[in-house]
Amino acid sequence: MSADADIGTDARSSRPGRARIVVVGEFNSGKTTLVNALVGAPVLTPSAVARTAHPTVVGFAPKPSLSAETTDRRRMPVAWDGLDAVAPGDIRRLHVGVPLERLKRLSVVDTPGLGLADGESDRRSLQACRTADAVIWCTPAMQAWKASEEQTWRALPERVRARGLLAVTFADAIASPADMDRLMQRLSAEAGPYFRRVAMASELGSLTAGDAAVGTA
Ligand SMILES: Nc1nc2c(ncn2[C@@H]2O[C@H](COP(=O)(O)OP(=O)(O)OP(=O)(O)O)[C@@H](O)[C@H]2O)c(=O)[nH]1
Ligand SMILES: [Mg+2]
Repeated sequence: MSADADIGTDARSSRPGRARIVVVGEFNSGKTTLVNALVGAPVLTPSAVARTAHPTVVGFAPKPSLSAETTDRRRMPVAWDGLDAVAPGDIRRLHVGVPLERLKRLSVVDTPGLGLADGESDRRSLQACRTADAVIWCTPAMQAWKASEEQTWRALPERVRARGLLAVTFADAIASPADMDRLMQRLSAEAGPYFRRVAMASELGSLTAGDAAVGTA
């Protein structure tokens, strides 16, 4: 992936009054878990085995709903157990609608892991970042901010990185408060220059639409 990757134009203004947060990172870094925290409900299924396959937009709907947006931008309703009916390569995004008050002001996007060989998957995730007010990169505490993460993040377009927040996931893997302090100091020094803010995922999980929209997060 290069800084020239096609993510289209900035379309944030197309959702007046609603903020969008996109969660990115490498595989198994706790992205789906953080999306659920941001949504405030266990809407998606985190898994160490089953990977998130498509960018998945979680937003408000009066009734629970699921639809697939195809590469030619059509939306088709899908049954909860009927995703297999759509060819995976034809899916640009999934849209999950949930009747939660918080989602009237905030939509949250889960993405497949970035930075592996699948350029098409990375491109679709980047397209989701294009309409984001905040882009959260998840880094697992056990091996936080590896060289591969820095490389992938720094290859993203500047206008995506300008809205970047670094979330430390798997906080329960940190043995002691002293280890936590050391980790945060290292991350501030090594990753801080590339993000608006470095914080534990538990802090970012309670971001409000206002935080994301005005860029004070
Ligand atoms: N102990 C612990 N487990 C976690 C934490 N966050 C996520 N997990 C577990 O780690 C596994 C992967 O979490 P996900 O949230 O699915 O990670 P992901 O980045 O969405 O994974 P992919 O979609 O495969 O890239 C799941 O089994 C989660 O339950 C955490 O903070 N602590
Ligand atoms: Mg996932």
